Order: sequence, then C-alpha cells, then structure tokens
Amino acid sequence: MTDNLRHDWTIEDVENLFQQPFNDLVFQAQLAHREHFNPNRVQVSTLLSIKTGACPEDCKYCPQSGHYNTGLDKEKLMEVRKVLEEARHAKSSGATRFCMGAAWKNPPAKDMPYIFEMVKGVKELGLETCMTLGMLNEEQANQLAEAGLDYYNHNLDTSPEFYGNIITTRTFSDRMDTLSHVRESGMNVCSGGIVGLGETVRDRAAMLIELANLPKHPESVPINMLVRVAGTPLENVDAVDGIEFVRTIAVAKILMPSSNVRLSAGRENMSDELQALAFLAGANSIFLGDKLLTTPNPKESDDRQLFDKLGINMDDTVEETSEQDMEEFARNCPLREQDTEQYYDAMKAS
Ligand code: SAM
Ligand code: DTB
Ligand code: SF4
Repeated sequence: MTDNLRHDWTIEDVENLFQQPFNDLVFQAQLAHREHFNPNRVQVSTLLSIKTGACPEDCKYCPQSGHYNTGLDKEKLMEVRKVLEEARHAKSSGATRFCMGAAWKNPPAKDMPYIFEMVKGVKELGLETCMTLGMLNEEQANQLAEAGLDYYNHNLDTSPEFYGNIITTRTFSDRMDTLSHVRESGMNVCSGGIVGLGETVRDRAAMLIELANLPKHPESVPINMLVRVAGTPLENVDAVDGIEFVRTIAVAKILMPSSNVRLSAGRENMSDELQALAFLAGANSIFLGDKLLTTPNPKESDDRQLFDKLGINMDDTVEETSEQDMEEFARNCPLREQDTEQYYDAMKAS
C-alpha cells in the first residue's frame, strides 16, 4: 500500500494489543491519534431514522427487526420536506454531518428518487451527508455517489466466525460486497461494529482486522456499545465492561490511526469518565441529539457540558485539520521520547 498504514494485521498481533496493560494500550492509541488528528476536537453527526421498523433482517440486537416485538411503531419512508426540517435543526445544533438510516435489507428502487432528493437537499444546507440503507449493489452505490452522498455506513458488526450467531438472513460476505461497492463508487466508507453481543475478545480483534486489512481503511469506524432493547433476543445479555469497551476503541485507533473512530451507540449508559477515557483512547466523533435511530442518546446540553469539562471543541467545519495544525500537535505532544527529555521510560529505567 502507498498510504504508509498497515494492512497486514494478524490475529496474534491484535490479541496482543488487547492484552496489554490498559495504560500502555491507551497511551499507544493516544500517540497514534495525535499523529493524524487534533486531540481536542470531536466531529459531530446527527442521526435520523428516515424509515423505521418492520425490517426483514433478523439482527438479534436490533429493535427495528420485524422478527421481534419491541413495540416500535413502523413507519413508511419519511417525506423529503420533513427530513430537511430535521437536518436544518441538526445544523443549528452544531452537527456537521447528517446521517439518515433506513430499516431495509436493501433500498427499494421505487424509493431511490426520494433518497437522491434527500441527499441533494441536505447537502444544500451545507451539511455532509451519510446514509445507511442496508445492502447496495454496484449500480445503487454509483447512483448514490453521483447524487453527492459523502459517506455510506455499513457495519460489519462482529467477526466472520460469530456472525451467524447474530444474523441469519444475510452473510458476512454480503456485508463485505457492499463495502467494496461503496469504496469503488468513490464514497467515503463508514464501517464498524458492536461490542456486547456476547462475542469474545478474539471476535472483536477479528472484526477490527477485517476493517484494517481492507485495501483502504474506512474513513469512519463507529464502535457501538450494545443498547439492550426489550423484546430483542439480546435484551438480557451481560452488560459490557466499560474498560473492555475502551480497549476496543484503543485497538481500533492503533490499527486505523488515520480513521475517525466514532463513540457511537450506548453513550446513554456511560458515565462522563468512561466517555473521557474513550476520547483519550482516540475516539473523535459522536452522535449529537436526544435520539439515535430509535433509542435515546444523551441530552445535547449534557454533551456540551461534558465537552466544556474536557476542553473539547466540536468540529465546526467539514474541512480536515490542516497539515500545519497536525505538525503542531505532534510537536507539542508532551510524551514523545524523541521530542523531550521529560519522557521517563520506566521500562528502560528498571
Ligand atoms: N438496516 C441497515 C443496516 O443494518 O445496515 C442500516 C440501519 S442499522 C440500524 C445500522 C447499525 O445500527 C447496525 O449495523 C448496528 O451496528 C447498529 N445498531 C442497531 N441496533 C443496535 C443496538 N441495539 N445497539 C447498538 N447498535 C445497534
Ligand atoms: C452506527 O454505527 N450506529 C448508529 C449508526 N451507525 C446508524 C445506529 C445506532 C442504532 C442504535 C439503536 C437504535 O437507536 O435504534
Ligand atoms: Fe434491519 Fe439494519 Fe436492524 Fe438489521 S440492523 S434488523 S438490517 S435495520
């Protein structure tokens, strides 16, 4: 590869990363993060469910699957006008990207013209656009790219080995096929997974390796903590340990240092301290707004307070941090052995 990033991770490499002492792991992740990003900036997206419920897929974690009774009101595709109203509101709240999600196996042809109008309308508001509509064929991916869609979200969710325990109505390789159509179309790829499905650490490692060993890393890697929804088969699964969750964020950042790692679903059940650790481990993107697709998200005012406490700025532009800024962050990083005498390497000292 010409991008100077690794695309040849082995399961042993990644299991070893997971097993490191927590402080070493988070430190390494923060160093990797500072090579590519301003560490005190977080990108903010807002989510909207444009077509809710009655999904034919049987994803065991999902409140929108038609296979389970979660008490959700099913809805048809939202009117373009209403989507644009929500996008305007998201923009006024400080979001730079608007993500539209639909509970589809794949987008029906009859709805595509409305989808294109949504993309165009949201872009005209000066927001980046993201959609997650299920599987795409090559033609649909190209059409969405042509309509101006910036990002397509399509999560791997878990390892190839564990996949069949969670979803039986599609295969892991179906997922990979859509990712390659998205990549080929020129859109940015957003793909990550869920922690807390009952998977092992090896499964988390295997899922991240699938992403990191793609010919090009996804530009955006959402790491979701399972939201346990009553009525889904996973409603009573054990809660994920927060430290284990942060380890997953840190490993994602070390494997894919130039990607935006999103602290995604599950923040509603996280303390400020746990979220701060996730940012320290290299997460630099969140969903802002009281609702994810169908489940609650922290109140906007709470997020603003948290950012104030941490001295974090919301990314207020859709432009990337400049080379100059990056060099300054790398130069000023207080804990780089080659840069400063203040660095104390306890391993060498002992
Ligand atoms: N139907 C499309 C698909 O599955 O690709 C798009 C919408 S789907 C809701 C998008 C993603 O939301 C899933 O891939 C999964 O990662 C995440 N998700 C769904 N339910 C969740 C839950 N209960 N907790 C955490 N993440 C969840
Ligand atoms: C992602 O990785 N997480 C978001 C977004 N991409 C589409 C969705 C989270 C959904 C959580 C469950 C719900 O609100 O329905
Ligand atoms: Fe449908 Fe997506 Fe939910 Fe699976 S995750 S049931 S595909 S909406």
